[in-house]
Amino acid sequence: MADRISDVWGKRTPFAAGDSWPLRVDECLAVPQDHVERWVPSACVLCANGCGLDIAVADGRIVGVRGRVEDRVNHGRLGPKGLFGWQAGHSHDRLLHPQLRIDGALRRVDWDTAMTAVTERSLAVLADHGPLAMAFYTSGQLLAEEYYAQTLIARGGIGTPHLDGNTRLCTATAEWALIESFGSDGNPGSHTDIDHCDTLFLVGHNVAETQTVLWSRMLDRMHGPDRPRLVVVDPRLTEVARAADVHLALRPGTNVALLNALLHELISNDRIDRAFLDNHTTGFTELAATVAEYPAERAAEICGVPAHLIRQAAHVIGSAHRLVSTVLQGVYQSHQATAAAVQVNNIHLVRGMIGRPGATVFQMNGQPTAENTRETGANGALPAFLNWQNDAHVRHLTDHWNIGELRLPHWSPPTHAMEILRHCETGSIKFLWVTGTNPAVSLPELHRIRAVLGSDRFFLVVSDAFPTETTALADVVLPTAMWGEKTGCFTNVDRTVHLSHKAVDPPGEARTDFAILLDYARRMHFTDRDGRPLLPWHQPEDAWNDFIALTKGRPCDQSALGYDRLRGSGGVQWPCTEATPDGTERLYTDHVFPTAADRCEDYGHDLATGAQHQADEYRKHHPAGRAILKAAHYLPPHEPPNETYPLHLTTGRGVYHWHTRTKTARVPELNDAAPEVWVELHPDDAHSRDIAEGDLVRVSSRHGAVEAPAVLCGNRPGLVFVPFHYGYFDQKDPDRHHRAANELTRTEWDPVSKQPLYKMTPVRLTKVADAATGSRPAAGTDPAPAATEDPTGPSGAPETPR
Ligand SMILES: Nc1nc2c(c(=O)[nH]1)N[C@H]1C(S)=C(S)[C@@H](COP(=O)(O)OP(=O)(O)OC[C@H]3O[C@@H](n4cnc5c(=O)[nH]c(N)nc54)[C@H](O)[C@@H]3O)O[C@H]1N2
Ligand SMILES: Nc1nc2c(c(=O)[nH]1)N[C@H]1C(S)=C(S)[C@@H](COP(=O)(O)OP(=O)(O)OC[C@H]3O[C@@H](n4cnc5c(=O)[nH]c(N)nc54)[C@H](O)[C@@H]3O)O[C@H]1N2
Ligand code: SF4
Ligand SMILES: [Mo]
Repeated sequence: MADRISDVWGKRTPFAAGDSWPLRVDECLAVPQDHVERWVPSACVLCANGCGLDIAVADGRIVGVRGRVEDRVNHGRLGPKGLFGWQAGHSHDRLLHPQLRIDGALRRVDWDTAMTAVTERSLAVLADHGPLAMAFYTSGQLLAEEYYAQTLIARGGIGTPHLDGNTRLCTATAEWALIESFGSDGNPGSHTDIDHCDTLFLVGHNVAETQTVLWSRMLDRMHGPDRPRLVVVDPRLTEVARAADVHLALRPGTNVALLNALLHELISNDRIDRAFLDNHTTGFTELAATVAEYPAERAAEICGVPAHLIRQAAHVIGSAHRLVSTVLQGVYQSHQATAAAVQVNNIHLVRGMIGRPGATVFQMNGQPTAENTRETGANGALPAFLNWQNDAHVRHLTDHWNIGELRLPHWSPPTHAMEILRHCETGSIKFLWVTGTNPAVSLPELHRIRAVLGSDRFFLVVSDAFPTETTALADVVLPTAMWGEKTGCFTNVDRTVHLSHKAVDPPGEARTDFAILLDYARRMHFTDRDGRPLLPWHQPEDAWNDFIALTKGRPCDQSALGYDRLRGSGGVQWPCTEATPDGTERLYTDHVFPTAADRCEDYGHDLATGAQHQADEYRKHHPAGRAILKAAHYLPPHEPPNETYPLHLTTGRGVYHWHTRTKTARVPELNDAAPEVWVELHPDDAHSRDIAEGDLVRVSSRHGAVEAPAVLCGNRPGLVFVPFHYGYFDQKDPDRHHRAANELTRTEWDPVSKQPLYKMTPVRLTKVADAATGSRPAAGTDPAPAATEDPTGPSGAPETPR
C-alpha cells in the first residue's frame, strides 16, 4: 500500500515537454487483492482535480481504491485523500435514520414522517409568505443530476431566487473571472497543457497541498529535461513557493497592484502580441492606461515585495512561449477577488497565450463537482450558462422545462449565500434547506452564523451523511448516501466528465439526495404547464439526459455525452457534440470567444463596484467574439491591520484534511497526520511576543478567538495562518468555541462574485501557555475579545468564545 502520508506526492516520473505523462498506479486495499470481487469505475470526490479511480468491493463493502491508469486526468495516480478517504463511508456514526426536532430535541422518525414535516412546512410557508420565503443552500460535492433536480425544484417548482451553492465560498470568483473576460464560464485549458508549457505562474494556489496529483504532474515536468520555470505569488512559504524560481510573498490583499505592475512591465517592454490584441480582444487602450500607473516601484511599496523581484517575475512571464497560469483562493477569497483574477486572464490575452497547447489560464476549481453546481444552475445562475437578462435565453429554458416564463425568477440576479443567511437573520426567509455543506463551520463570523442557524425564526432542513455542527441545529435531518453509494456524473476543472457508479448500498435508511429531492417534488405536486410532473424522472440517467439536451448549442454543450459514452471512458471533456464525440481538449483554439451579446452568459460587471451592466450598454461595446480586457485599479482593503489588531490572518488548508473534516477526521491515516488545529507565524512575530515553537497562543479578532499551538515558519512577517478544518463535532466540549478559524473571520464579500473574503482579517496574538512547562500567564492579560461591532452582526446573543 502506498505511503502517501509521509510521501505525499510519491515517486517522481519525470517527462519532457510534449511527452505523455508516464503512468503510475496508486492503490490502497484493506484486503488481499484476490478478495476483491468487483472494481467499480468512479473518480475521486475529494478535490476538483477529479482523478479517475476504481472502487474495490468485497462482501458488499468498499474495501479500497485504485487509480485508473487509463484516465486522462491522473494516469493512475492518487493523493493521500484519494487513497484513504473512502474509509469515511464506514464510519460507525453515519446518519442512518431521519430525525425530527420534537420538544426541542432531534428524535428518530421514519422517512414518511420526516418528509411530511418538510412538505407541510413548505406548503404553509408558500401559502402564508410566497416563494420569497423559501431558500435552498446546496453544495459543490453532490452529483450533476442532484444539482439539476435541486435547480428545477427551486427555480421551476417553487420559483424562488434564493438558491445558491457553497460554490459561492469556493469558485464564484472563478466563474465570474471567466465570464467577465471570455463571456462564459468554463476553463479554456486542459491538464495536458502542463505537459507542454515552459512556464508556470501560480497565483494564490497552494497546489502541492490542495491538488496533490496536479502538483505531481508539475513536479514531474520540473524534474524532467526541460524544466518549466515557476513564478509563485503567495504570502506564505508553501511547498510550491519553495520550488519557485521567483516567489513574490506579497502583502495579502494586494494582488491587483502586483498584477497591474506585471502587466505594465509586459506592455512597456513590448512583451505583447499586437496581432492577437488587435484581432481577438477589446479594451486594450484602457487596460494600458490603467496599468501605466503601476510601475514596479509603486507596486513594490503597496505589496511589500522588492521591485526587482516584480521585474524578474515579469521577465520570466514575458519570455514564456507557453505559459500556464493557475488562480485559486489566494485571489478568490482575498481583497478585490474578481478584479485580480481577471488581471491574470489579461496577462494571457496581452501575450496571446490561450487556445493552444501549453498556453492557458486556469481559474481553478476546488470542490470535485463545483463545475456541475455552476452548469446546472444550482448556484442560482440559469442552467447551461444561460443569461438571465437575455429574454431569448429565459424562453429557451422555460420551453425546455415547459413552465410559464413568470414562474422562473429572472428579474434580478440570484440571491447569494451570505444574503440568504441575512434574510434568515431578519426573518424574511422562513424555510431553508441545506444540502451537502456545513455552514456552522465553513461560513465566516461563526458566532453570528450559529445564532442565525440556531434561531427558531425559520425551519431548517439539513441533508447530510454525518452528524455535523449544522445538523445539530436543524429541525429535520435527512440521512444521505455518499459517493460510492450512488450513480451520477461529475466534471472536474478541465471540463473532464466522469460517470461515477454506485458500488455499494447506503447504510441504514440513508437515501441519495436525488431520491430525496424527487420524493419532495412528488409530494409538493410540482407540475409543468400541462399539468404533468415537473420532474418526471425515475433515475439519475433521466435527469442527465434532460440536462445534456438543454446544453445543446451552448458553450458547455454535452449533448452527445450520454451515460453510454461515459461508461468505461477515461474521462471526456466537454463540449461533446455529435460533431465532436471524443470531446474537446481546448476551448477557443480559433480565438473566437462566446462574448457575442446573444451568446454570452452575462453582460458583466464593473469590477470596482460590482454594478451590473445592461444589454444595451454591452451591445454598444460590441465584443462580438473578442475577449474582453477589463482593467481595475488597486483599492486599499476596507479593514487593514490596525493598532489593536496589528497582524493579518489568512486561513486555508492543510494537505491531510478536507474542509470541516466530516470525512477526513473519520479516516485514521489522515486524522492521525493532523489531529489538531495550529497557528503559523513568523519567528520575528513570535519572539517579540515571547512565543516559542509549540506554545499555546490565542489569536483574537473583532469577532472571536482561537487557541492553538504555534508553529514558527518562513511565512511573511506580520502574517498569521490558521487552517479552517477544525470545528467542534469531535471535540470533548463542543460548546467551547475556540478552534474554528471562522470564529475570527469577517462578513465581507467581493462586489462582483459575492465570494466571502476569508483571507482578510486583522488579528492580534497572545501567548496563553508555555509549551515546555504548560504554565499559563496570570488571568486578565488578554481581555476577552469584544462582541461583534459589525452592523450586520447577530440579532441573538453572541457566543463570546471562552
Ligand atoms: N487537502 C485539501 N485539499 C483541498 C481542499 C481541502 O480542504 N483540503 N479543498 C479543496 C477546495 S474546495 C478548494 S477551494 C481548494 C483551495 O485550494 P488553495 O486555494 O490552494 O488553498 P488555500 O489554502 O485556501 O489558499 C491558497 C493560498 O492562498 C494564499 N493567500 C492568502 N492570501 C493571499 C493573497 O492576498 N494573495 C495571494 N496571491 N495569495 C494569498 C495562502 O497563503 C494559501 O497558501 O483546495 C481543494 N483541495
Ligand atoms: N476560513 C475559511 N473558511 C472557508 C474557506 C477558507 O479557505 N477559509 N474555504 C471555503 C471553501 S473554498 C469551501 S469549498 C467551503 C467548504 O465548506 P463546507 O461545504 O461546509 O465543507 P464540507 O466539510 O466539505 O461540508 C460538506 C458536507 O457535505 C456532507 N456530505 C458529503 N457527501 C454528501 C452527499 O453525498 N450528500 C449530502 N447531502 N451530504 C454530503 C459532508 O458530510 C459535509 O458535512 O468552506 C469555505 N470556508
Ligand atoms: S488530487 Fe484531488 S481528486 Fe486526485 S486523489 Fe487527490 S484529492 Fe482526489
Ligand atoms: Mo472550495
